[in-house]
Amino acid sequence: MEAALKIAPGVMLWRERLDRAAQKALLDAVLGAAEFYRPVMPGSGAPFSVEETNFGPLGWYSDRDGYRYTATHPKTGAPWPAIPTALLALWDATTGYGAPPQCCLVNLYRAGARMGLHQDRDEQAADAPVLSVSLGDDALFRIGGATRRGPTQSLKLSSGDVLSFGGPARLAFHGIDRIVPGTSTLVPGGGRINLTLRRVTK
Ligand code: MD6
Ligand code: FE
Repeated sequence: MEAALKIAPGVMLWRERLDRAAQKALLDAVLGAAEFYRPVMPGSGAPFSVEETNFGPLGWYSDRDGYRYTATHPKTGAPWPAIPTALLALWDATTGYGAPPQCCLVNLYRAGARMGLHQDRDEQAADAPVLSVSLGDDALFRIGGATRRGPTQSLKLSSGDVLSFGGPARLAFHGIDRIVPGTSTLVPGGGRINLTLRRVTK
């Protein structure tokens, strides 16, 4: 395993933290447990270009009424499946935070999908970092500061990479400009899956 790279204050990157076998095991957990749906934007109802699902006691969800955390799947009404133990272990090993994550948001990017610049700010536990795992095709991740304007830097995220965002970067704007199709064979049908782990309540 390579040492963590310090990208900016509060932003750490572990390249290829997960080997191919660990990536495949997580992919199987996602594809076996999770029914994806396409969220829509608050207000406008415009569909996201990513599809999403969740693991954990609280799932992040967006519809016309706003962003929020819910205990159940919006389509099936079933509780979200438990967060895979490999991800709980990764959270402990990389964040050192004293409580487990409550949400694992799963984002699926097929060719052409992206995610606009945003802040992760729907959580009360602002002292906890956010931990993100990339699987499948490369993505161009953009990260800036705590205001929407201002300088940003671009970072390539590849399969197995793990990124943590905390402290002074916890409210940094960030997004996915695009994925680079055909750069990985991991995801059947092609594309990228991102797993974002968060502590929600204090
Ligand atoms: C993605 N990631 O990588 C989207 N948020 O597809 C995020 O929105 C994100 O990677 C907070 C912290 C790390 C992240
Ligand atoms: Fe985010």
